[in-house]
Amino acid sequence: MDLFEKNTTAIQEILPEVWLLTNYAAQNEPAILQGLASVMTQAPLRHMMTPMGFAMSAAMTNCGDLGWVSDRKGYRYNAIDPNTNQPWPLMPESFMALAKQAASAAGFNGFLPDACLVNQYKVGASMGLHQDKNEVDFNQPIVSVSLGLSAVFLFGGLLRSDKPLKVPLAHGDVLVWGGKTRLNFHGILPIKANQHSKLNAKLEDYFNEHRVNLTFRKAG
Ligand code: MD6
Ligand code: FE
Repeated sequence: MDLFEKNTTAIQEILPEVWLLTNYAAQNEPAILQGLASVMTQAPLRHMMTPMGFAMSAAMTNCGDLGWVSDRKGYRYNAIDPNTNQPWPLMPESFMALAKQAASAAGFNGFLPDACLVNQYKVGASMGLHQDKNEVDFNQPIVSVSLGLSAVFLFGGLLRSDKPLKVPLAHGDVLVWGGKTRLNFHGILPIKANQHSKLNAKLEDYFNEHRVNLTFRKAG
């Protein structure tokens, strides 16, 4: 077996309680991409406003019982999509299965996400260092799935000033973290034009121009 083959799945603990599952989403790629298309149709992507009044550079939507929203009033989870006034789309079964399996593979058994945030980045879009702290139970891990264009994920410490580790993430990679790193600062460097390796012809053009990140959380 060629260990350096692109399609190989590998599981590495890159920092204490931070797991990189390389190419882990490949096993169920068609169902994941189909689920994503359905979610984006029901709850269209939009650029949310930060509390400071700036539009975020990543476009977002959600699926699951709770969706992460940002506006002039702050960051929070909401059961209703403020743009459609409808509940967020159901979390596709393929999303739920992937998130549960990835969490278990990283040693977090019993993870049952109720929120999936979808982030779409075009070339040049980024996400500044932040902590995820709008969830109720910080004992629950986070599962993050990368699709499309590659990105450099910054994994910092508990202080904004801690120098972050740069983690390259490619199409199909899954990052799982929790425990003592659950509140660490993290972000995404501006996305560069690049080519992901392989994909479903119908969606290929879209994923040559975008990175999509699915972040699964137990929010409520
Ligand atoms: C992103 N992700 O990868 C941004 N937060 O596009 C996040 O901010 C994030 O991936 C918490 C856990 C996993 C993440
Ligand atoms: Fe985050």
